[in-house]
Amino acid sequence: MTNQVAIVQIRGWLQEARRVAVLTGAGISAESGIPTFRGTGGLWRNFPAEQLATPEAFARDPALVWEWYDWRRAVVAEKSPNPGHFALAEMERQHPSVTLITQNVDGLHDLAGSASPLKLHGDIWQVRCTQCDYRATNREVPLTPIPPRCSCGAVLRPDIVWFGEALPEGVLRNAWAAAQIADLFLVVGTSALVQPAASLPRLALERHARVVEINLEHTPLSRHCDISLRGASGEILPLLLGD
Ligand code: BV8
Ligand code: ZN
Repeated sequence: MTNQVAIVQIRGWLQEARRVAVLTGAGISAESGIPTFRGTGGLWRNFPAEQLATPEAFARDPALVWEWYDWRRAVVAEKSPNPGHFALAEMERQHPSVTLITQNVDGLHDLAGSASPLKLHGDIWQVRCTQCDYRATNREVPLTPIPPRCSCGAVLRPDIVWFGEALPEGVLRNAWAAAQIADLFLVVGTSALVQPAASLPRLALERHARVVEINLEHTPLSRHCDISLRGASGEILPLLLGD
């Protein structure tokens, strides 16, 4: 099936669908210039993300982990949403029921106008205290000092879900519920490796929803999808919108 035929098919499914769920990963932000996790630009000082984005790494060396986030915050602060983010925000406006679920922490869906993305892995602009219940938005770039401290004296951490940590309960419950009732599930720019996010499209498949993947590459999900489109999300997503 050529991409053109597939796009016409997906537009038809979008018009028919009563409830749409969308899961995005780092790939949707790649065209905004934000390196993906497992792509070539995904490393930082030769550290793989899995080695830094853990509570153990933070306990061992909070300054090093904060230097990584400070670098990523500085990168994200200069980037803008791309046509893929804007197309999903427009899809939310055009279609009566779209639930946007994202693994990304860069906040670009919010900037593109998406109403209330379900942020499975948190938000790079949120910090929280490791001791008390202080939690706040912090957009300081660069951060000083590193590591930042709470007024209670304890070290602050990024309000982000690290490997080995549970996802925010309410967000995950809402994402699960959206996957269960969707009759069309779009999976955009994710390697479909990280759990439990990667289980959401599987759940939709089990419920016989139509599942469409948009990715530059083949993923473990590709062969299970009704359509797996090879291409850039910034080019494809705008083509799915109604006139
Ligand atoms: C948990 C925050 C339990 C950090 C992130 C063994 C088997 C199965 C599971 C596990 C296992 N060992 C450990 C686990 C669990 C683990 C996991 O899944 N590990 C994986 C690596 C195997 N999961 C966890 O630890 C989760 N927690 O399980 O807790 C628990 C339960 C109860 C109580 C206590 C504990 C927590 C996972 C969350 C980790 N945090 N992010 C930060 O961002 O700083 S995950 C991180 O990976 C990012 O959020 C990222 O979004 C996410 C997924 O990556 P992708 O978004 O898919 O990005 P990637 O680079 O991989 O892929 C990009 C894709 O885009 C590619 O396919 C590429 O082709 C495509 N692309 C590129 N450009 C474009 C494009 N597509 C379209 N257009 C383009 N232009
Ligand atoms: Zn505190």
